[in-house]
Amino acid sequence: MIIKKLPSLVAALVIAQLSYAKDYTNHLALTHAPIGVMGDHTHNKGEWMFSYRYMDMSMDGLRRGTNDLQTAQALQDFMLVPVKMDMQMQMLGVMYAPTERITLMGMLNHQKNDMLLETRMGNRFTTSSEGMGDSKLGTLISLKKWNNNYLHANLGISLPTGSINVRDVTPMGPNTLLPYPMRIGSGTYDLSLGLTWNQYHETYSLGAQLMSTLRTGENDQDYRLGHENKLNFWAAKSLNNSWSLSARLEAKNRQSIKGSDPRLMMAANMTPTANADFTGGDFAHLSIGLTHVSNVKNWTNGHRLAIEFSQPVLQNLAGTQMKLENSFTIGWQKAF
Ligand SMILES: [Cu+2]
Repeated sequence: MIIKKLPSLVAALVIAQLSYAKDYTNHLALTHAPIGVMGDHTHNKGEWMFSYRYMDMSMDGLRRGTNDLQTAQALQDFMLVPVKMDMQMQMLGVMYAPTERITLMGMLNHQKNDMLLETRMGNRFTTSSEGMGDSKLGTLISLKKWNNNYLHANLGISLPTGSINVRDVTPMGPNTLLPYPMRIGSGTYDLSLGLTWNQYHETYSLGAQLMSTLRTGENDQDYRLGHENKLNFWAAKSLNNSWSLSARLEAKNRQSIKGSDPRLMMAANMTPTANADFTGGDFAHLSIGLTHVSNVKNWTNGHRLAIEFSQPVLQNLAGTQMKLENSFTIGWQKAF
C-alpha cells in the first residue's frame, strides 16, 4: 500500500520544496550524525558531498538465543561450526541536492568476509569471499523544520549487484558454495523507508532515525533475506570548534531468511550457517564516536574525518548463530 502511494507523495513533496529554505547557521563538527548512520543529513541546494567509509565487524563464538555456546557444545549438534568471522566493508558515497528539499544519494560498496570453521573431527579451516556488494540509490526529502529541528524522509532502493553465489575451497570440495553469512548480496531489490530527526544546538546536537529495509520478491535461488527495522538515537557534544564526541544507541530487529537456497539443503543439517531459519535476531548496540572537521570557518573547504566504535549490549539470535564481538567505522566526508 505504502509503495503504491509513493509516487504521489514524492510529487507532492517536490512541489512543496519551492517554499522551503534551510537555515543552518553553522556547519561545525555537530551537524552530522555519528559516521555509522547513513542518510542522516540533507544538503543545501547545489551542494555535493563525497564520502568513503571503512567498516570492520568481528564475530567471535556462537550463541543460541541469548545463551553463549561453546564450540564443543555446538559440535554435538552439527558436523561443522563457525568459530570466528571478520567482515570488512568499504563504501563509496555521493550526495547531491538538486533543490533545497531534495538530496540524492548513491553508494557503492565492496565487501570481504573471512570465516574460521571447526569440524567435529577437530580440524580447522578458513573460507573467504570478496566482491562488490549491493548498490544503493536514495532520496532524502526535507519534510519539516521548526526552531532548530529538522525532519526528513529517507527513500532508497538497493540493487542486487552483490553475489549470492560465492565459492571457496573447503574440505568438502575445491569449489564449495558458501552459506548465507558469507554472501555479499541479497539477490533481491530492497526498498528502504525511513524518517530522520535532527536537532542542532550551539554546543550539542541530537538525532534519531527509524529505518526499515523491505526485501521484494525472492532471488533466483528461491529465498530472500529478512526484513529489517532499525531505530537509532544519538547525541553529539562539541569539544571545540573542530572536534565532537558522540554516543549512539541502535536497536535492530532482523527477520530470518524466507525460503531457502535449494543448493544448501544438505548442508543445512550439518552446519548452522546454511540454515535459513538461523539468520534473524534482535540486537542493541552502543557506540562511541569522534568527529573532526578541518577549517570550520568555511565548511565547503572542510574535510570531515570520523571514527566510531560499536559494542553489542543485547543479542537475541534465532537458532544458533555467530555472535557479534564489536565493530568500528572510519569515514571521510567532503562537501563542495
Ligand atoms: Cu552529505
